[in-house]
Amino acid sequence: MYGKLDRNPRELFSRYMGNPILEAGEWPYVINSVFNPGATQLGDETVLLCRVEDCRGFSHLTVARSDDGKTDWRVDSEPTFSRSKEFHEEQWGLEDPRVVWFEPYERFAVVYTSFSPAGPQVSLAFTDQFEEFDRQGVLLSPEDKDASLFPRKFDDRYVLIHRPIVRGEQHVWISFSPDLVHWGDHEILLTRRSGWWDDAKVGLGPQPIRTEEGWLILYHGVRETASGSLYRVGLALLDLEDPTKVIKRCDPWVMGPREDYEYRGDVPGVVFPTGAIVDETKGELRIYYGAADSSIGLATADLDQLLDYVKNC
Ligand code: BMA
Repeated sequence: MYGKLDRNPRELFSRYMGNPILEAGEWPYVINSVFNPGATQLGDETVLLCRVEDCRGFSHLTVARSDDGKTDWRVDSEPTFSRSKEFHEEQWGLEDPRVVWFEPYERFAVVYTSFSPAGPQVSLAFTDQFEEFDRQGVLLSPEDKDASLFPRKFDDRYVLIHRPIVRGEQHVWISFSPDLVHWGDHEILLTRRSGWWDDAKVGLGPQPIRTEEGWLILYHGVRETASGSLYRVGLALLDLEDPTKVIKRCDPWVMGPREDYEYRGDVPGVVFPTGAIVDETKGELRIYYGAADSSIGLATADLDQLLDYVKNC
């Protein structure tokens, strides 16, 4: 048993013993690295839409499927969703997708970073089976990253969490739209905190996770150090009916780079979760994260314990 307030937050998540679960060496074609995947459940399969960096330095997205979400990954033999010449904003590649089952359309919505020479932007595509993707184009102007739709509408409006750069500041914002084209009522949701572990910038992690207590938000917070950036994970809880209302935001980070594979890679000192799946039968939250921008790790948490922790922090 653990005390609600004295539990070490860094024990809330357990890393999977078989980490990293996906690496460049086991990819069916030659790549530099695989990291930052979107994650969802499709029937009996866990689907990861992985960011893959090719050996020119551009990213595309490739699907990996597994029956238990942990082992025996079946990776598409070629890129599943890559940049299209017709879409100027994708000229420098596609990165960091977040996936939700989008109730209004009964399709999966993928919001990803489309990297244009003018800067990163957030783009939307719909898919049914993760084979074909219907592009909807760019949602907001650059620079913007780390975005996800909510799976449902609120008062007949679509809602997006994203991370624009405004006056050099990198906070998490929330925006609203009647049609997925025109966006407004922009508000800051979570700020970076001067002097804290999330001092330099913050950005959404995985898609918002619906729980009985509210929308559970995992976000990354960055501190600049003498040896580079440290990317760690924090928690917040948003009101179920009004996601502009932050019910809780925890002070400490709950997961940070620790293992060798989180420190050894193209960008050392990075854990960057972008996908989450709730296993309702086990009451378990699985998060999929990029480790050092070089591989994919899996960590799990007991959802009730996690929510208890957030409510009491
Ligand atoms: C962020 C994003 C992520 C990346 C992280 C660490 O700005 O570009 O894709 O994983 O930096 O390098």
